[in-house]
Amino acid sequence: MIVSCPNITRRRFMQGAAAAGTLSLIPSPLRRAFAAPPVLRGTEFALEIATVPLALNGRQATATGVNGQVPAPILRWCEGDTVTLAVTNSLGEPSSIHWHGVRTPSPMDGVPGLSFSGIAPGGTFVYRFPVRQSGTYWYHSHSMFQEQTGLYGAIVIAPKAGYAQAFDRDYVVLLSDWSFESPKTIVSNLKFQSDYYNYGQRTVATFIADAQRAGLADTVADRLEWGRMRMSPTDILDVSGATYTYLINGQPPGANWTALFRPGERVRLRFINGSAMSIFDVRIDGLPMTVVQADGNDVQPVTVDQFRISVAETYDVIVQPPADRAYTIFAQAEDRTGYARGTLAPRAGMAAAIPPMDPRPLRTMADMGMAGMEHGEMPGMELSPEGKRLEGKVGVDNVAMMPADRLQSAGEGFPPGRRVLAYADLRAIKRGSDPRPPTHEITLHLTGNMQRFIWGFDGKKFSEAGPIELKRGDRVRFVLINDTMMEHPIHLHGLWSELDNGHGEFRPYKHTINVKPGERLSYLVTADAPGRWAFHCHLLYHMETGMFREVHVA
Ligand SMILES: [Cu+2]
Repeated sequence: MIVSCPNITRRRFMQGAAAAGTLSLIPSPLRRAFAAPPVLRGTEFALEIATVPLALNGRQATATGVNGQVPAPILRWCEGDTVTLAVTNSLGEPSSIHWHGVRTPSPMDGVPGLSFSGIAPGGTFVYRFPVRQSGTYWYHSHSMFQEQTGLYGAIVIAPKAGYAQAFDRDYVVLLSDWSFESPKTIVSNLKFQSDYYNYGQRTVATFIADAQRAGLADTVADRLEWGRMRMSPTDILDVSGATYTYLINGQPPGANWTALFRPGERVRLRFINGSAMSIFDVRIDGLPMTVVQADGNDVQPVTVDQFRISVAETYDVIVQPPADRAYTIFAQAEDRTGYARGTLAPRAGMAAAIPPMDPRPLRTMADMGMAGMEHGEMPGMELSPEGKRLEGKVGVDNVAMMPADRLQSAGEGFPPGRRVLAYADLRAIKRGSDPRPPTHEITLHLTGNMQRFIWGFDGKKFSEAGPIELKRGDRVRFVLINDTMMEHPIHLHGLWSELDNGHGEFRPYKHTINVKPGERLSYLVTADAPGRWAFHCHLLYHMETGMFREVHVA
């Protein structure tokens, strides 16, 4: 259950003793239902990547797993150890494993073509690196679409100095999206029609309803404006519940993955979004959640009713269920086309009501960075707000004319009255390790061509752009401006991204930063690790269609 690192103090370890005792009393046939996926501990690991038969909702499929498991086993490490992971590829194609958010030397980072040459079919690559951090992370394939077909798992690293917050139990809650369609089919469907999976298109009926509410002229103008941008306000996620089944720890909603507690205990839930394309809004009705960690780093505790978790992010929350009853862990896809569901319960087999989904969010003109614009005044397509030409061959749909600071907002689609986590709420519990101000800025526009389903930075695909060059020791401000109407969780490998969210030296350290439509945000980076690092949108099909760069630290 909790930590068993020799370097964890006795006092901290005792917090886990009661929970471990409870688990051992559970009859073994039941145990797997809420112990899955299995846990591997220690410093030496043998991991085998192979196809795995998967049964989900009565259908059979072939997935990509590790040691026969989807999700892959939970790896429990101890801060201060050196871990060795021998990864054997038993697939018929090249593979790889990337340790997401873990600061390894560049050759151990697991990105084929940048860190190493990948793991050939039948080959074994031995990863070995010191563990110099703690927290909740995850690992996944960085080869083709294997992440979509199951190659992802949790990493939990116990802190050497003990936990900042006490808790009695500790569970990984790994969210993911599964499709019975092959990833290649999904990509070709999106290339054929970018709203292929979007069944929420506004229709004649919604036009009439909008016209009655907002007036005919405004409604026509609104439709014309969206039409000119070749976009739809119902495009929230590119791939939806039309093809996805949403999973918690590999379990579909009906299987009801369950975490046990005794009333009054403090339960730490380690949420990881291991999806390919799905952003989730998470809540547990009747149970406030205290967020204590983001992307593996402790934050000042903040209590909320709901949080949005973008692809590849992690949030640790502590809940304290007071009553002898079940609570539903409810993770709606942002576009409300489906949900993942699990249960917190004092005994196995219990369930609570599944709440209705919240109303579907709609993109607004503010999401386009267009708030305040006159109708009909679409900007020239090539000019960014700084007047810099976007000279890519990709072509971009749109440029945010008035990109805004949106860190105070959790985004769209939350009913009033709910406390929802915003990025501005994240405040590190300790000062950042590099007090130097940045010496220069790197500004990048997040761009896209929806019609052709091509994504990039500054209108360029990866294949058209050179690396971003940094010198070792540089202190740099990255500025991201989202010119698209989709969110993009931007992940920088190897270096921390210190989100500049108003907390000065206490800015939170993140590995993945979700940039909302029309948003301009920035973060500081210390280039303290040499090598070739991947820098990309973590939406799998955005990365694969061009939203990827190399950051080179020389
Ligand atoms: Cu993206």
